Amino acid sequence: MTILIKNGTVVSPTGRHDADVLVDGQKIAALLQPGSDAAASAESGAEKVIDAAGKYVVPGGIDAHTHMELPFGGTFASDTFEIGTRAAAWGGTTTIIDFAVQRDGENVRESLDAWFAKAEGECAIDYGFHMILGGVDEAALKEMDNLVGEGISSFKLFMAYPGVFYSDDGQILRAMQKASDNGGLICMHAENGIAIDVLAEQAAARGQTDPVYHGITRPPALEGEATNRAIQLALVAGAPVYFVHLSASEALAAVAAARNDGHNVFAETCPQYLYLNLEDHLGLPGFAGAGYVCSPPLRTREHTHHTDLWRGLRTNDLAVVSTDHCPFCMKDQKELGLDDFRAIPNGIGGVEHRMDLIYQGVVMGELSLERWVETCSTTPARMFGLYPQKGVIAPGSDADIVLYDPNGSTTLSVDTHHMSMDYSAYEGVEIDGRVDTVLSKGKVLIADETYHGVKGDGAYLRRGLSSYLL
Ligand code: DUC
Ligand code: ZN
Ligand code: ZN
Repeated sequence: MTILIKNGTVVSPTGRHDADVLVDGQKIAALLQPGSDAAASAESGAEKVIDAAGKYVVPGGIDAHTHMELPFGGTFASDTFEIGTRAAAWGGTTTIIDFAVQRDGENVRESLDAWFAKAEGECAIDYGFHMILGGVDEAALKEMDNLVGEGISSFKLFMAYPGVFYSDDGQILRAMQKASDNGGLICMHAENGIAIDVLAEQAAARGQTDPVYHGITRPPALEGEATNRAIQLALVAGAPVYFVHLSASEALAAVAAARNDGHNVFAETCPQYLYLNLEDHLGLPGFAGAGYVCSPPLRTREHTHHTDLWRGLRTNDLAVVSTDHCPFCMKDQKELGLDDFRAIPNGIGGVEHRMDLIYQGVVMGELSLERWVETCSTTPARMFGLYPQKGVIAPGSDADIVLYDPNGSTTLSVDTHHMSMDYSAYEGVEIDGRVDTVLSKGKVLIADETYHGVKGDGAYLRRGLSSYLL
């Protein structure tokens, strides 16, 4: 099918300009000067014409950090690949990179195959995988080489969650050495889990079991410490490192210092750390704060008021915005920790809201329109080996295109979202802007407030190496 998207403003990291976008099949065929003979001829030949007047035409969002169906704390993240990727599409995200999980003692290959099986034929949008290595041993290290060759070119390690996903410094160093050899990228969950477990146990022994203690026992200093330690290990290994879900100013300072020294250190943050905080959300009375339990935790109001994270997004010390989408329902899931915050499954769902929430940074004057596109689409594509197939509106790229209406509005709510959650972490938030139309590989998935896709529209993405390797 050929589609002409006309009269819109095409936005890329380097600027914005008026252009008509011609889509042929799954690909972008051309960008045409509006009103030109070429545009007129494309319009008369197109099978479908979409009028994008007054709208931004941006590359589909890429959420490089999701956890569909993640097993955690005796339950599973509540979004299946089918539901979670459909919700993503509603929110203008046309690619996710999900985390396949290997636990200590499990075979990496079998764990990965299980993830392929969960996603195959289910997804609304294209998807790739990172591999969580919960047990870095000789076999896992060897398997890393194969995985990089097969398009799984990034690996998540945890400095948190002792006994579950945790890697010690020796395991981290070995995995980084391997990545340095094979071109893989280590994605680090940087929190000092050993120290956190001590603090959490002490709090529980004092009877401090409410959700807010999840945050109090994971202080920012322990994210800063772990971030700095991981940077030193990466320098020793000669490997790049990418920090996932960075939340603390201390961690950002460590990343910024390393980058200023010229090191290949990268980081992402997530909307929850920009908009939600420990007192007003995690500290809600009763058990309501459980809906805001995630790790790293929401930081204090004072911490978030420094707006360091917005600055980091501007300076590129934070290169990417992902969601760490890891939804759990309050009922029967978050409730597992009614008597003890340590048993609350960690995670917040937000795959549907990232493009809207970060666009508010543009509205508030924190980010440029171009930087919104860069942090939410182009850089994730480049960081994780998907560029230029994804992340850009250019001839030859996949026709993953979002029409964003700056004059529209959206109210976030459990009543209207499409994620499998019985609450919204952003209940009642008014978005100045609206996802109007979403194309994935040339197919209109969202238009006229209706979903037009079918399960299985999305395909597995075999990724290349990061564009940011030195
Ligand atoms: N953090 C979360 O909040 N959930 C899943 C895993 C993680 O690191
Ligand atoms: Zn994590
Ligand atoms: Zn995560």
